[in-house]
Amino acid sequence: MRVSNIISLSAIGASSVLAQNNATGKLGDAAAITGNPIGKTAIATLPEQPFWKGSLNGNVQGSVVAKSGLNGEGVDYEISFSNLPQEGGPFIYHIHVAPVPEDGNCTGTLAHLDQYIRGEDPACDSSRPASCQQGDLSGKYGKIQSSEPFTAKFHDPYTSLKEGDGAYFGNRSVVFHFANKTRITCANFAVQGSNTTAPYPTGTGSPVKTSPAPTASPSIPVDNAGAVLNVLKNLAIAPVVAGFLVLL
Ligand SMILES: *[C@@H]1O[C@H](CO)[C@@H](O)[C@H](O)[C@H]1NC(C)=O
Ligand SMILES: *[C@@H]1O[C@H](CO)[C@@H](O)[C@H](O)[C@H]1NC(C)=O
Ligand SMILES: *[C@@H]1O[C@H](CO)[C@@H](O)[C@H](O)[C@H]1NC(C)=O
Ligand SMILES: *[C@@H]1O[C@H](CO)[C@@H](O)[C@H](O)[C@H]1NC(C)=O
Ligand SMILES: *[C@@H]1O[C@H](CO)[C@@H](O)[C@H](O)[C@H]1NC(C)=O
Ligand SMILES: [Cu+2]
Repeated sequence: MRVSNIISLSAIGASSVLAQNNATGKLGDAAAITGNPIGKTAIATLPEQPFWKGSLNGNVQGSVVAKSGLNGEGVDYEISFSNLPQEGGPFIYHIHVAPVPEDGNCTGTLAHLDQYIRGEDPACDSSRPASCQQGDLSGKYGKIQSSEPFTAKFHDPYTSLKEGDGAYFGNRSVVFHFANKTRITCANFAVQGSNTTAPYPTGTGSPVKTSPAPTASPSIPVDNAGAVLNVLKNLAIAPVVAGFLVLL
């Protein structure tokens, strides 16, 4: 009796697991991206004015910073949002396929980056991120709860900073929504980093040989400070990425 109850309960458990969302794109699961230009960065910064015309105490503020992952594999994201709306959360955000038009109309960003033609429904199963729309960042890595400020760091294998890839998003946008999908605000990515070829530390063996530092030269553009900072930041998050890889 008891045993059969347990058996039928676990049968229910198993069948409900099987019945769960195993959606994938019409073209299959998203492929992991390699060959992203080392040091390349794209940043989307939310504008001063919201697109949504309802009652807000000023626009949501913040940015999505995206950098080529370690060894050019995938992309490391740093998300920060503040001045969140008082209601209507948890908020969601995505990479949309088209850029924001000149007039700032977030409807013009069209749908999510979804190269594998999955569609929005059923909702993304965050335990199977390759099966989700590539642009569904909050589906894969977490919605925005209403505590301020919201920050997140994650590694996404399925989006690209390599021009020519279908998954490339340096020419696309981010849209920030209410839970009911209404678009509050949106911003284009701007590509900041170039194809910096700073060597990554190998971790073992002899230290990476670097060419001698150039002697101070007045012709070095101020921009280089940014590039150096980016390299330092990349190095600083390397252990986090390694941690992710171990978990995967
Ligand atoms: C998920 O996969 C199982 C086993 O392959 C299948 O029986 C089920 O119909 C699928 N569910 C959906 C929603 O596609
Ligand atoms: C979506 O949610 C916001 C915030 O709660 C609300 O003001 C708006 O009317 C909702 N829009 C729709 C279409 O339900
Ligand atoms: C934004 O664009 C959509 C479709 O292109 C249009 O229907 C809508 O009226 C526009 N909204 C505003 C505020 O301009
Ligand atoms: C963005 O770039 C990708 C890859 O280079 C390209 O396939 C896509 O059509 C571009 N999208 C837009 C909106 O320009
Ligand atoms: C980066 O490298 C790619 C491919 O080698 C090239 O097409 C692109 O123009 C380069 N971008 C910059 C900003 O140098
Ligand atoms: Cu969206």
